[in-house]
Amino acid sequence: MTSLKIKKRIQELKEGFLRDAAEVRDSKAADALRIRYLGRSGLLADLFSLLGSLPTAEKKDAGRELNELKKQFQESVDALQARFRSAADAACSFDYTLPGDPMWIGHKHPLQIVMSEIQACFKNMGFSVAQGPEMETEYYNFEALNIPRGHPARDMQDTFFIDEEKEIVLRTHTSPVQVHVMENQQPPVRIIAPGRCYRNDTPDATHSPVFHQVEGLCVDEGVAFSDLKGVILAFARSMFGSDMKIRFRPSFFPFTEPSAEYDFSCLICRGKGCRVCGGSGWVEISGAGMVNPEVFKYVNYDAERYTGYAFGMGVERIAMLLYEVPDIRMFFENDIRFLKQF
Ligand code: FA5
Repeated sequence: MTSLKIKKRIQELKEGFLRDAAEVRDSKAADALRIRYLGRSGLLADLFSLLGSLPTAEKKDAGRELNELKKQFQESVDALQARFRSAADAACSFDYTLPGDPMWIGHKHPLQIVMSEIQACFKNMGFSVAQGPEMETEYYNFEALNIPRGHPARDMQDTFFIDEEKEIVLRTHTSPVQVHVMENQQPPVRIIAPGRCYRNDTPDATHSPVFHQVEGLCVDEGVAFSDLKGVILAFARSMFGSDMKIRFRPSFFPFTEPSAEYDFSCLICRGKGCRVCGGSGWVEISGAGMVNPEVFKYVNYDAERYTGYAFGMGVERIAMLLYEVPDIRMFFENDIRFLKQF
């Protein structure tokens, strides 16, 4: 072996080490690098073993150079191992006794909570729950409820049309569920129908274009207006406590005769005046009345034998009173600070 050849081998070893060191990504790879170059049978040891074949004068220089290289390799490997050790130490230094970040668990929307409470209340009084579609034909939304085409009562509920030709609308109230139920069941009937309704109403503190109603229908022999009043009073007191007052006012709906609207006393201002009750001390909750015999004709019920009452109450209005919410729009804005309170 000539000194020239050993110099070339030393240069190649240096370049090889730099290349391999650049690929090291973890402490396991740093260890492998050390073994490959500095190990007892490593590449440096190979070169050291060649020293003996050099002429004595050149042996000293080559030996010094190899020792220098060994020192450099060792420093590089030490630096790499130190780097990976400190990263591992940092990962291990996490304090597991620290309290965790709070995780917010989702829960029911306030309107869902109120709907569930309303349903529980009426179930306790012997009502079962019926459902109907949110898209209705005009027949179910109006006609079978004794609101013929051109009747001014159609304008009382500003309607969203899905398809005017096919006469499909978004239901403006839950009353069409009455018709579906009566078409499929003979009396006695005692149901509530909770659900979403849609009207082209201008939003304000008490009106929303999307809102919820709970329809109620009771048909049997001998059902009277006093039964309606008794059920509504029992409901109001069970939801709000024995202080709650209710009042019935005469009204008009083509599908009930006689018709009424009933209000609950305003628990937000207790009569002093607020935006929800408009200063009157009363909040309009629902339309109601005795089922018009004309409606019975559409579903083939014997109007001589059966009578019934019906009501359709606004769920948002009840939720506003219950939780003292001053504006209906707060239920639909999805502000997490508001929703987290329930
Ligand atoms: C009706 O919808 C009738 N179907 C109720 C009915 C059923 C009468 C059965 C007789 C027999 P009205 O349009 O008044 O009636 O609405 C009933 C209730 O829904 C109102 O008292 C109010 O509480 C609520 N409501 C109506 N429109 C809106 C709206 N845009 N936003 C929020 N709540 C509303």
